[in-house]
Amino acid sequence: MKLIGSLASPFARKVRIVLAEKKIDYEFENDNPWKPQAAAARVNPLGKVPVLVLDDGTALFDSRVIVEFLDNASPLGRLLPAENRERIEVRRWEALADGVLEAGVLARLENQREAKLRSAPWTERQLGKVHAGLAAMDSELGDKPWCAGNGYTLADIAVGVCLGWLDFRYPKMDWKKGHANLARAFAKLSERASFVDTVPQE
Ligand code: GSF
Repeated sequence: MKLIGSLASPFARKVRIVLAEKKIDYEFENDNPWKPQAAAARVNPLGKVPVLVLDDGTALFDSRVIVEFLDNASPLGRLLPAENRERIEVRRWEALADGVLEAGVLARLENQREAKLRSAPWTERQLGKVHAGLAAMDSELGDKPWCAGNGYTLADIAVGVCLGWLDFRYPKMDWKKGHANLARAFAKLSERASFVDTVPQE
């Protein structure tokens, strides 16, 4: 199978970490979805990365669908619990972490527009979601070692990817300040090989 992604995309990083944790071999196509000839646009009508192209040509998107497919594709290192409430708890964490990312991406795109076209209220609204999401994640994590249940799951991956991307794109935000629980969890996650090997890059 082939993953179309970029080295900067946090959603593609979530998938790359899941592939590494599940020890699944794949080909990686580094793509810039914003370029006119983007590979993603040929297989995903939404023109976004990540896309996972299966050996029979089926193109899977988005990252949430891909990670569910991958977790079920191999029994090794289960990242989603089988039991409904437990699985939904993990997916809710993922929705929260991905939501922080989506808001952060929107604010960043707004700031890349010509100065006269930028909307300060829009940027503030999106950054408000980032801050509210960080506060919720920090408080829900509390002093627990893992986001959901008794071990490492997709919830931890999604949260770690979100925090790593904020460091990458918003270094001045210094999210660790005021979020000691997240800072502690992030330090531990950042030591895992799957995280080290996929640090976001331009
Ligand atoms: C989000 C993917 C996305 O925004 C997912 O896979 O979970 N809900 C989707 N991808 C961005 C790159 S990035 O910010 O990770 C993308 O491909 N944007 C190109 C575009 O045309 O919006």
